[in-house]
Amino acid sequence: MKPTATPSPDAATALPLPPARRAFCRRLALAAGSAALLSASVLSAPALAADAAAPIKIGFIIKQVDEPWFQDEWRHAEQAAKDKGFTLIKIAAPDGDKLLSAIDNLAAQRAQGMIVCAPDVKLGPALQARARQANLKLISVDDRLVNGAGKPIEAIAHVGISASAIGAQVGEALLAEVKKRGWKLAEVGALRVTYDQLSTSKERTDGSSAMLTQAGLPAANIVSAPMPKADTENAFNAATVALTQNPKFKQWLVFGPNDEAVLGGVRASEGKGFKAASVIGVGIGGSQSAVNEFSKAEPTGFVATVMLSPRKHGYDTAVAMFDWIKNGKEPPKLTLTSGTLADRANFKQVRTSLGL
Ligand code: FCA
Repeated sequence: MKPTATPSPDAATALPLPPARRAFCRRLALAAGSAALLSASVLSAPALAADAAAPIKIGFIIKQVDEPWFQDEWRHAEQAAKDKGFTLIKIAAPDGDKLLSAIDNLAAQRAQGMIVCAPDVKLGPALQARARQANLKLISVDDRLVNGAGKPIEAIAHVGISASAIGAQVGEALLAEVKKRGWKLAEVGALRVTYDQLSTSKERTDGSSAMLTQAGLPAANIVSAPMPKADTENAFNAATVALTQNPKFKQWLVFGPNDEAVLGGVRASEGKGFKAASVIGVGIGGSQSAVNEFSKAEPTGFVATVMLSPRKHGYDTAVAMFDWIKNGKEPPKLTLTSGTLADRANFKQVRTSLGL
């Protein structure tokens, strides 16, 4: 049986409990990687009583393993595991099926908690139900889980970024560079690479747009390039279409929900023949994608990024989960982190100042 995307909590808890032996065999099959049984096992396993003496194991599930931000989060969480003496179980879950089987996997390993950046925030209710059934404490990171009505599930502790404020910082950085270059806002196109199905992404790009229009950029100059999937390749394709359809602009601002999206936009502008002097891109993140770009011999149109703290999201969140499991100290329901602007000239210092 494949897990459905959004089973109600009641559907999970109402299932009859099979004999303990059957549950045990299922867990064995689960360890061997049987996807079909994986999804059934936790639904049928009784909630295990917390064992104070058991070694602490914490799962850290992320949605996009190839994105450097998530690698950084894992690395910092691993440092927390070393410092505090718990086991970190890292699982990549690029889709809903993998996410739900990851939970079963954690339950089988007797983990007591999991930190999750879900591939689809609408899986919130399913995730919450399975976590409860498997006696796993749950903290979401980066992307806030939503209920059936699309509203944040406030009962689940969340660590995210102050998305609108960080988007506004991007807008300010774009405006500062426009001023430096002596561009006229009325003549500048603004390529907004979007991923509006995720609220932290929409809030970021909305924050940047608002800052730009408040400063006098005509709203009609903002051209949206929606990505079907949030990565550089999809951003590149969406941006190429948007640039092709708007040949009247000779200078472009590029912004989006993260560095990868902005890099896709900047690469698309290069593909359309724009030189670095005609493009101002400002990203969000500051992980390896931005570092690689800033390390190129020649500057590109990607001029700056609002650097986030993978240490706060990875290390601090893992420690908060550890404290919750070990000492019963509940984490705050909502933690929002800030960002720091960094460019080619100062990114190394900014990274050091953030403890990266
Ligand atoms: C979301 C984005 C990531 C990163 C993170 C903090 O998950 O997809 O790129 O910006 O928020």
